Amino acid sequence: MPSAFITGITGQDGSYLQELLTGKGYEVHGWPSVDCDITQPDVLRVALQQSQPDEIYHLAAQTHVGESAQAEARTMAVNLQGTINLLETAQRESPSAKIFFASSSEIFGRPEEVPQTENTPLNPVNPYGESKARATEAVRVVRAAGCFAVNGILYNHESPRRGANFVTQKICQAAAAIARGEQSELKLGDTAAARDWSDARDVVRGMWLALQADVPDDYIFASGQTHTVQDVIEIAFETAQLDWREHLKIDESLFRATEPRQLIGDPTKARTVLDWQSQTSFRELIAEMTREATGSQATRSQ
Ligand code: G4F
Repeated sequence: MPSAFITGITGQDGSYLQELLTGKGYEVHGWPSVDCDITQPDVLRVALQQSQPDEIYHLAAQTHVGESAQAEARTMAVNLQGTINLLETAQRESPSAKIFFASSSEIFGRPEEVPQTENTPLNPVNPYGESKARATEAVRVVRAAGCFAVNGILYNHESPRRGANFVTQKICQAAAAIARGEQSELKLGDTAAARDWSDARDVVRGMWLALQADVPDDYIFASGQTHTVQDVIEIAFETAQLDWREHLKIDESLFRATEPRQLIGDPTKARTVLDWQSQTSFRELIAEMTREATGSQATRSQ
């Protein structure tokens, strides 16, 4: 039975990945979240010694871009130093394990080209992007030294399990709460901001595929299309049978000092090498998230 070790196993991606791997017959071990401190090499060493994984998926991170501006030291410690700890400890304790690192489109920040490929120069514009860019380079360095280490360059990916501090879930949960009469308005920052959104369940399938390839490499996992925050609002409120104009308030304090620009991924390499593609449409995804939010809020209030 193959075995896998997942950092961040209780997060959106970790939980879907655990289900995917268990369904494929893996024995899955993991760390619950970033609070189980990846910056402590000794704890990591013991965990890897005990699980002896064939595959390591490093997903744990400080994932909130907006918060990284106020928490730069912690973002760097967890996302960069934590990744370096993991790479070093894995090479020592599980030298034959294949490693997947969850990198981010934020490494491109204000990119030199649109869409971005695996060869687009890194140009982060916030501490989160900087931490992921430097960790991505660290993965490339250990790969050059012979380790099977992969960067999955993940564009935004959502699901009903998405945390409520990310914009899609914030909107879908608000639409559901307004429909139930529990909330009357939704405050948002920049509704013209655009992102390349995929389904998290498609993305975790890509993570697994990347570790089944013959050679380690970097892969972009993206839909190749962008939508705006305004598009999310309109689909969610339509699904909840509400008029968004009656509830939306723009809150200047929610605007970010530096927004990345035109983050659109070119998934050609993942499609041709791994036979991966984003399978869920943006509209279906947002509608599903809104319906799930309506259901879960109804369940909670019973
Ligand atoms: O949902 P968001 O917070 O996601 P963001 O910043 O793009 O980051 C996510 O995707 C990255 C790329 O894959 C990951 F690396 C990262 O870990 C995370 O998963 O914000 C999306 C957009 C932004 O432009 C933001 O300014 O929505 C805009 N926005 C407008 N109003 C808002 C709000 N974002 C949030 N979170 N809350 C708002 O009220």
